[in-house]
Amino acid sequence: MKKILVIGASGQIGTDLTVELRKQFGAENVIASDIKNACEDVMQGGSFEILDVMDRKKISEIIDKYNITEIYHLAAILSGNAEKNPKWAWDINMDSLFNILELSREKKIQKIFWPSSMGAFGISTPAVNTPQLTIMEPSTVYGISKLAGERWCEYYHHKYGLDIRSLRYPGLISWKTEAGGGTTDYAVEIFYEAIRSGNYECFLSEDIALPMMYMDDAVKATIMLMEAPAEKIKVRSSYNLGGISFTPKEIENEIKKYIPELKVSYKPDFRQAIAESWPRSISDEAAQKDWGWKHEYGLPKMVQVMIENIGKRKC
Ligand code: NAD
Ligand code: AKB
Repeated sequence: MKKILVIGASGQIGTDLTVELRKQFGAENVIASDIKNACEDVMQGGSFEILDVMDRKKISEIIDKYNITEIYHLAAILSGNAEKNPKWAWDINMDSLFNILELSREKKIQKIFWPSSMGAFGISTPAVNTPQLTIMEPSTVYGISKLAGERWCEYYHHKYGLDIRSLRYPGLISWKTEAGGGTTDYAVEIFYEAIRSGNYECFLSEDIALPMMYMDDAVKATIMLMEAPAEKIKVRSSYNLGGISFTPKEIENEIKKYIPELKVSYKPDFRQAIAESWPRSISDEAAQKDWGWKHEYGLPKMVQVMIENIGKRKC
């Protein structure tokens, strides 16, 4: 019997992923956890535990309490927040991963999901259609922690046989929760401000293209990867996930088709340098070939769905 523990379930991905996992595998089989309470959908849809992923003893108790067989470890400090306090972010991103790797080994957890990010790439990486295997010299503490994490995931797979799987997500766009302190957050904030005030000051320049993905595609990719037969998973560091690529100006123009009065100004801050060090677009050929990945949402469809749903947000 599959029993899933989601760590970081109150966050941007955790909220949507927990709801979908419960839909697919049964509410009683998915335990959500975080250091803070989640949205109503997550809190009321099944079991929820307050859990600090730095507390190895408590994780161990929860694994035993629910007979956990799979872990989705989503808790992390994202790129923008990490730059404000690098050592703290490094400790949380790395120590939390080690807690999960070691406990999974000890307790024979069958499958683990841990996300990497396009932030693992750097300025020396080929920026257009970035391949799966390429130069990776990240310049942010977030990117360094993701690249190191990828190497450790592969190491634990080869050395201990741990079935740990990973995706390098691009920037994710969703309406259920606000984004969690990253460089791609502008593409979520712009919708909230378009609805709330009709004005948005973007912290990136209008012409910086970044790879992005609508949350439904990201959740679908995550579950597809986790449900694929082990022999199909050829990449044990982390799979590239491409999605769509657009600039702030392009998303502004698309939103203006629904909200013509929207006013956007551009005032790049420290996150501009982070964005410039990341790919402009990403190739996810390996994911397509190995486990049949294909994204569904383009920019117009994603904007339409965001506009239709953003008013329904409950947290
Ligand atoms: P988020 O910040 O929205 O959510 C992270 C959650 O982790 C939060 O609810 C937070 O309360 C929780 N958390 C933080 N510290 C914790 C701790 N010590 N113990 C338990 N929980 C803790 O982030 P997200 O956007 O949902 O990202 C989830 C994962 O996906 C992260 O690893 C992130 O690096 C990765 N990722 C996200 C994106 C994106 O665009 N959202 C893109 C690439 C990779
Ligand atoms: C961030 O901007 O930090 C995240 C990511 C792309 O990893 N959204």
